[in-house]
Amino acid sequence: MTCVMNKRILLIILVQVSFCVATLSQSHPSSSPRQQLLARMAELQTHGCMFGHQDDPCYGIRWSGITDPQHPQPGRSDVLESCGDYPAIMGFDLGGIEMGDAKNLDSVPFTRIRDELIAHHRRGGIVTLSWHPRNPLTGGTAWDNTDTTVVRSILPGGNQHRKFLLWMKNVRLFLTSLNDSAREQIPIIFRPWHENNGAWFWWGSKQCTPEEYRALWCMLQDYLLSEDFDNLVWSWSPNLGVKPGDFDSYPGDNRVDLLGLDAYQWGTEQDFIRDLNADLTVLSSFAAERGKLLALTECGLKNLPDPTWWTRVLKPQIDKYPISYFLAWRNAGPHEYFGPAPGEKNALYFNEMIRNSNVMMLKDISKNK
Ligand code: BMA
Repeated sequence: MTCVMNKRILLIILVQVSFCVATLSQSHPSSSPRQQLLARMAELQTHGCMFGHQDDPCYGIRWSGITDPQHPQPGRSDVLESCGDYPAIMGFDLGGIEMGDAKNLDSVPFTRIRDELIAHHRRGGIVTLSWHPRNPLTGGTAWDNTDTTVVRSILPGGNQHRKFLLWMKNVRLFLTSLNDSAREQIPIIFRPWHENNGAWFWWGSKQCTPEEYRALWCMLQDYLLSEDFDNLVWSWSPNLGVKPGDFDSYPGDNRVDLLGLDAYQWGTEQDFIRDLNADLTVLSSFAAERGKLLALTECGLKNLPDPTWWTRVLKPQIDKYPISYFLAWRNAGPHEYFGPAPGEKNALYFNEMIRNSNVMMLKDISKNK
């Protein structure tokens, strides 16, 4: 019964996603990289749910390819060394690109991000970019959230608008530099201004009004989009704990391709399961009604104190919803990791999850480019 229901829901979503792709294509007559990626993701979802990992080829729990330029350790990946395959999706972060920094906020050189992103695209994988920009008013980090006028100050007419135009220019320069060998633009799932319903970033819901947030989204989107550049699948990602009012910040059906949820288990397993199901129930119908894709754009249990989390806690919830992918956050080191790593007990359960379910790694999607 559940299976039949799931198939029906999936079919409805596929029809709607194809309709959406077709509708949007009218404004861009030839099929853009964005439309191609959307169509590919919709097709892939008929086969399973992709696994993703942040900063996967840059460092792991017990190695780093970014601290010593003499030892970039190309090709390494905790996920690969845990299960024999790369993740289907690799995520990277642009925080710092706005200032023209050479490295991002987690010390990954932007040249490395470009190389790894292109390499993953060439392997047949999919890439996603998030952005933790500094606070343009104070010069602090993305988490410098005490001032409630930051968003207003960078919108047109604001006293920081000119500065922010330069920041967006740096983002655009980087994004437009992402070509594969045939100089074809690489499609990217782009996930700016995430977790607005939290109050930890300067673009959070306690830091700006929904109107200001939507204006912020539109300003960046309109700045980046052009006749020649329609490469970004736009992901709007609230954080776990979605309330009805959070949708006041939804930028609009013509401005979002993918509904994402950032969902970590910080508290008890019971609370996480309850909250995750509550949010995915709401977001999956919101996405289905609009023909949008749905994903867990960030997820994890920090340091996996429960190694069975993949198979026992997370996957059974994912299975109830039409989810395109789930992306575990970065393996920053022994003090902070969310993905599997060789020698870690959770890698056994991670392997069990990908062997015995519809979870798709790189090899499962690379034939379908
Ligand atoms: C957070 C932490 C930080 C990191 C940030 C951006 O969740 O992992 O250490 O700087 O993400 O990657």
